[in-house]
Amino acid sequence: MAGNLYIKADGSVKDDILAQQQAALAASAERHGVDKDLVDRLMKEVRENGYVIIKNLVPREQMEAIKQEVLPLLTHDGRTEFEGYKTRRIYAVIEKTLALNPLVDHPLIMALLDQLFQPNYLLSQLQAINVLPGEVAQPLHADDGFYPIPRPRPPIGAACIWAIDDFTAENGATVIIPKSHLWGDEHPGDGSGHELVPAVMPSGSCLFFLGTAWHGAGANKTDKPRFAATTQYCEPWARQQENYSLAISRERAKLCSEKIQKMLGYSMLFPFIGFVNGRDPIRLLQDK
Ligand SMILES: O=C(O)CCC(=O)C(=O)O
Repeated sequence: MAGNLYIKADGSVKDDILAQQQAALAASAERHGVDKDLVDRLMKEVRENGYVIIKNLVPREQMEAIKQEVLPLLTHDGRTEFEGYKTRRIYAVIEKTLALNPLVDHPLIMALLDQLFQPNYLLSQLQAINVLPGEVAQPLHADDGFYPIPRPRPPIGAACIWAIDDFTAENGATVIIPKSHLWGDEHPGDGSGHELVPAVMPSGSCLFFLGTAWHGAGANKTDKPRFAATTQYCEPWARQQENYSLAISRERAKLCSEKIQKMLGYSMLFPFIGFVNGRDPIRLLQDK
């Protein structure tokens, strides 16, 4: 491509563009209205362990309101061992309800993702997940393991599991293997012989982890369901898991915040990824 405004001949980003990106990163916490020291502390833990549990990020009452709206939409049991035969999920959530949107673009999560990924990172998938009584432990997995790029490597994705109900070690709290984000080709099997940390946390809290970290939903040994939501993100140059250009209509996207619109795909990684007719696709949602 001739006359590239952003990339030098050796493939590196031009200095003024780099300076702009670095300034934007430095101002990220302030832009999202969150405490920079908190972001730095959480990121230190994420880089060390592959995850962090952030307690009481959303009021319990707000989670209860989300539950009232979203739970009736989960009507089908899972179809595979991975989905869980005693687990209910919904996909294409934004087409059905906007109730999870405040979790999708939560300012603290946006500030963390700014530290990990290139500008205009994307929403990769959004689900509500209800783990029913008697469900067995989900197979352990790393969320960005389907990108065929050898490990160890930086994460291509990151995710939150939001506790809508309280998460306990008995009711299926997500389990995660500390430092597994640093692994190469190792596979933990069923987890035997590994440290499996249950993300025990009250309603309104969130487990934030890298796409390279091995984890899975725990077994639900109680007589009550464990309700959660997951918001998953990826680099803006990677393909999203959910095909939002087909799953979410433009009318629904127009009802979302500009940040969510961009994360659905109405954005570009400048200069050449994601354009429509040679221009930023956010224009498709703006009234002419
Ligand atoms: O529900 C959970 O605790 C984890 C779910 C999960 O990791 C997944 O389905 O990818």
